[in-house]
Amino acid sequence: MRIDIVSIFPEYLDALDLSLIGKARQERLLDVRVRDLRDFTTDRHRTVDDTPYGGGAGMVMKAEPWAQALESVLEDGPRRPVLVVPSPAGAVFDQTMAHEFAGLDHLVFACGRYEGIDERVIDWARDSFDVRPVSLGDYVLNGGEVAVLAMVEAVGRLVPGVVGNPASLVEESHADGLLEYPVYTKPSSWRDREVPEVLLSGNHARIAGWRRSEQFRRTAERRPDLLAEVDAGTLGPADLAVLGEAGFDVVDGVLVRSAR
Ligand code: JAH
Repeated sequence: MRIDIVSIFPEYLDALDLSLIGKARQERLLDVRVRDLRDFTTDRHRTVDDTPYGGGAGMVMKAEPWAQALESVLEDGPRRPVLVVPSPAGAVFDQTMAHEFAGLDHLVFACGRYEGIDERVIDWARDSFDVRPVSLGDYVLNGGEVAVLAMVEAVGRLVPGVVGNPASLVEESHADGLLEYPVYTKPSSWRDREVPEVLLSGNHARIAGWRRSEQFRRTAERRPDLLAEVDAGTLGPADLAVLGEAGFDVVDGVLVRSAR
């Protein structure tokens, strides 16, 4: 998979040389290329920003350096890449989107700074890219670079061969729409705190049942919004019991917060 990243702070992306993603790049599973937006300016000061039309605080990224940078990305590489533009005004990135992006031949990330990029660039880019404004959640960063680090890690690890043991991809958080169960390792007793007895029992059916209950308990407590997506028809008596304790009931085939 080919990934291009355009930024005025290319050093921010040096973290992609490390760990799992760095190894995948060495192994040529991921072809990540970082470009400096200022290399596509033509003035002495390498200017990338200017004041906003209509007034207001802050600066806006100028259109022409972006057009030059994105045209250079199109010069070599697969046709009609997806252009991801990190923005608090984007659609929220999730594991489903990560899987979708992991199936692509060519992903391009445009890291904005300041108050964002001149909107005409986003419209112009639709001629040659599938443009996707994407948010990581409802908070504001100083620019898109940190969001791109998160997305490249989430997407890259789903590319076949990048994660050594593919079983660890299906078992983990969000694979089944629920939060992960709690995990423990040795010693079994630590500072007067014990590992739950069931995990030492060697009874694999009991362990699987306990873990599933813990997933429902945690999800109800921390992310009740996720339970709306659970198909109530797939729930067994043990699931319904733990969800009942956590304040959820099935009404007309959907999970709802219990009355009172
Ligand atoms: C801020 C350009 N939802 C995470 C996120 C993503 C991008 C930005 N902020 C937050 C951002 C300023 C300029 C992008």
